[in-house]
Formats: sequence, C-alpha cells, structure tokens
Amino acid sequence: MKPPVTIPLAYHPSFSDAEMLQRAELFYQQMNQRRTVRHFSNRPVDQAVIEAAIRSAGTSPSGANLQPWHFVAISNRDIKRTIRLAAEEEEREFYAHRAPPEWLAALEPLGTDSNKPFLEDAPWLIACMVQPYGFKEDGSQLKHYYAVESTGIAVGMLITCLHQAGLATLTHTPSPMKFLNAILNRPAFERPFLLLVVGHPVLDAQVPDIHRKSLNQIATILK
Ligand code: IYR
Repeated sequence: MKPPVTIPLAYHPSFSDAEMLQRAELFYQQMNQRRTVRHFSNRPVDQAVIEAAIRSAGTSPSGANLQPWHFVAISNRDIKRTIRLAAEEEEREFYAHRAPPEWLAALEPLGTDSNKPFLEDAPWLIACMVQPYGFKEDGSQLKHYYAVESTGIAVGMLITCLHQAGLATLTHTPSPMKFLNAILNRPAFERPFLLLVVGHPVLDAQVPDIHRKSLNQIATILK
C-alpha cells in the first residue's frame, strides 16, 4: 500500500479553557434559538448566502471522503409550485391513508397537515440528495460508505450555517419524495434525503410549544 499524501494541519486555534467554554456556551445559546418554522414570508434571500451555506455543508466529514451528497437550490417560482403540487399529492395520501394512527398521534403537537404553502412562499428550497454510489473514471460503480450518515451530517451543517446567517429552515420530508428526481432532472441512483425550506419567518410566526430534552436525558458522562 502506498502511504497517503499528507500536508500540515493548517488550523491550530489556541483558546484558553475559559475562552473555549465561553465560545461553546455562546454557540449553544445561538443554536438553542433555532426553531423549525412553517410560516415563511416571501422576503428574498441572496443566492450568495445559499451558496455559502452549501459550501459549509460540503465541508462535512464523509465515509472515505467520498462526499456522497448533492444539493439542488431552487428559487424558481414554477419549479417551487410543481414541487408543492407533487408534495401535497403525496401528503394527502399520507395523512388520509398511509400514516398509521401512532404516527398521526406523534405529529399532533406539531399541527401539520397535507397543506404545504411554505413550498411556494419561501424564497428557497434546497433538495438534499444522497448518492449511495458514484462512478469511477472507467464508468464502473464506486460504493459510497456511510452515505446516509454522511449526508445527515452535511445537512446538519447546512441548517447550522443558515441559522447562523439569521435564516429560518424547515426540514420537510414528503413521503415518498422520489418525485423530486423527475422534477429536478436528477439521476435515478440519487435519492432525495430531505427538502430544506429556507427563508425568513413571517413576523407573527407561531411555533409549537414543545421542549428539548435536558442534558441529563440525552447524555451519559463517564469519568
Ligand atoms: N411528511 C409529513 C409528515 C411529517 C412527518 C414527520 I416524522 C414530521 O416531523 C413532520 C411531518 C409532513 O411533512 O407533513
């Protein structure tokens, strides 16, 4: 085996312990302000912000660095309308027939239904796609390891960057969402992972009164 080609690590921050804690606490406070929003205004958002956020997502770690994701950013009105109509068709089936009663019960506190006006109101939709495999130069398939996990991390970074930029997001998962391949002209081997709705909330936006688990509930510290 050939040894890997390496370069010196460029980023060596040297925060004191106190600075580190302050930065971590501040970041947590900022992230704790993030809420999933379902009422978007039509206020535009610069394409450059969307591009920077997607570049952040592209810095995500991934299995064997194979970067198994693709992002389609849509601001075109007609495409957003087509996506809304297709998503609502699936969602009507979901809410009326496909969703088992326990699932509908779990969704009750969120107040969601098959009506998805945000897919047209918000200035941007980002279709986040996962590629279970890619292609080698000779055209043969190249398996992507941990493709779903890697794409999940990348989408987390995308949401984090957009939140830090002052934008609201909604992680929308119409089910099934294969219709996105046809509308967006994406190859069949690529799977829609989620549809991220991005923009500004309306001024009087309401969000469900729901709560986050505490540190004790989500973490076990072993010393
Ligand atoms: N896809 C449906 C249902 C839905 C499912 C989950 I899990 C949610 O957290 C929210 C909604 C919809 O978008 O309405």
